[in-house]
Amino acid sequence: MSRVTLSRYLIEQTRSHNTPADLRFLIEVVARACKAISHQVSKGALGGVLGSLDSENVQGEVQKKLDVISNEILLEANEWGGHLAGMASEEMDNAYQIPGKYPKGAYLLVFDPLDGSSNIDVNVSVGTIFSVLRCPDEQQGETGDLGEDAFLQPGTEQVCAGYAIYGPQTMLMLTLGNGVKGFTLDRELGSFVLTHDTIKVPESTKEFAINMSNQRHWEAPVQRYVGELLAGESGPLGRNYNMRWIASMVADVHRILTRGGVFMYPRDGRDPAMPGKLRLMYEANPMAMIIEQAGGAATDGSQRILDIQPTSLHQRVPVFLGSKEEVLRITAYHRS
Ligand code: AHM
Ligand code: MG
Repeated sequence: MSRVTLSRYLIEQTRSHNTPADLRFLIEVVARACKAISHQVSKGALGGVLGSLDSENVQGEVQKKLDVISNEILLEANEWGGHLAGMASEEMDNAYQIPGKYPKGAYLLVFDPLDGSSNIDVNVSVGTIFSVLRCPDEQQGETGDLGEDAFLQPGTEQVCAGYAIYGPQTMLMLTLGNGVKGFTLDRELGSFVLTHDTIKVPESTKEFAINMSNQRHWEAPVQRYVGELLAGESGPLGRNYNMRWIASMVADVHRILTRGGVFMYPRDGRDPAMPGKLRLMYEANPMAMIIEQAGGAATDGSQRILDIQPTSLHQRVPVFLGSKEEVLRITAYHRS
């Protein structure tokens, strides 16, 4: 049987679901950039790419060399093709303007170039998360700078979301709004090949993921819920749960897509100005779309993540996502 590469899958999507050619091109370019990032990540100490820089990003986090390299790979790959009106990234304070010498297009690309950077130096899986939005008509083709407000659209408006995971295998997980497909990088072929055709998050689970070291800072609903999970068989949920925390959202979400589970990064009391750690536009929204498309659920404790109206590019939100039964339970605890 012939293998279905990402390119072939996208062409079939154009035929069966009218995926526009420029969106197809955009995804191909992002995938190519992810291959280049995967290559850089895999060099490790041999490529001199590990370690930190002296700089900080807009969130005050120290940038790793690979954060900056990955950001540049994505910008350079995507700026010239004529399919984008602008880009935004975890690593840049403001929206990235397409240089005047290149044509502009209809889409916006938002990304976290290398999520889980704290894991790079210890050789644990990291990844690239991305989200594609349509540029509002009135801002397309405008001369002058594209404003931040063009990006501030709820996650329901995403036309595509995905992530690449750089682990024992490099994989690209993708949704165009009709299910989730998983592609594995065939390094001999140089292509992503469709290996996971039907991805479904089981409705119930016995596995949870949370950074337990923050327990003393959590709000009451999360204390209650995790307390019940830890109580196991003798508690109100009547069964034992297992815990995993990789501290790389891509790796934790990938496990959940593979075998179910619930992932939580709640708001906590450490910094009242910070409603959670994860960013809405390039972490929570793309992951929420992928999880929903695989039959799971994603909320911020009170509402569906995809319904949140963003107010700024680097906005943070609490995140609860994964197997439906558990996400609905913790959401109900927030409401009661
Ligand atoms: P980053 O984008 O700076 O890498 O931060 C996001 C990461 C997520 O991948 C992960 O779920 C979380 O931060 C881990 O946080 P913690 O260090 O509290 O365990
Ligand atoms: Mg991140």
